[in-house]
Amino acid sequence: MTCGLNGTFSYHVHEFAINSTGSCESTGGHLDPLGVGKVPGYVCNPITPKKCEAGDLSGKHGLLQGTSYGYLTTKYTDEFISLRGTNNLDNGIIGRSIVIHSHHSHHIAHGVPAPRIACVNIIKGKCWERNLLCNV
Ligand SMILES: [Cu+2]
Repeated sequence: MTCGLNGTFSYHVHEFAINSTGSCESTGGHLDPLGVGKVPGYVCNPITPKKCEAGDLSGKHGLLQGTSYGYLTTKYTDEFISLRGTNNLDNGIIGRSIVIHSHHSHHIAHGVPAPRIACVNIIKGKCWERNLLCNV
């Protein structure tokens, strides 16, 4: 059996937090307050991120590149999502989730949604515990 995180992975902010089922399938679709992903033939072009689904992080910033030792890191600034709450901001991501998909060419070639392999809820951090941005 092969372990590790070799390969590439797409990932997105999805609409909802993971519900009590614990399933990544419970997170709905991509965060897309402008509905751009509903247009037939939609493809996110990183050159024009304004026209991408707000939650299409890999579309705007590139796929995650896995490693055999199991770590993934990436760093960028995204101007189209906000760490402010979701109550009054359509593009707020606190209270939603991030879903990582396997990204095999088979799925892309056949228009099959990429399987959801991992997910995590986005919650407000606590500065004193992890030096995360908070009180935003
Ligand atoms: Cu996704």
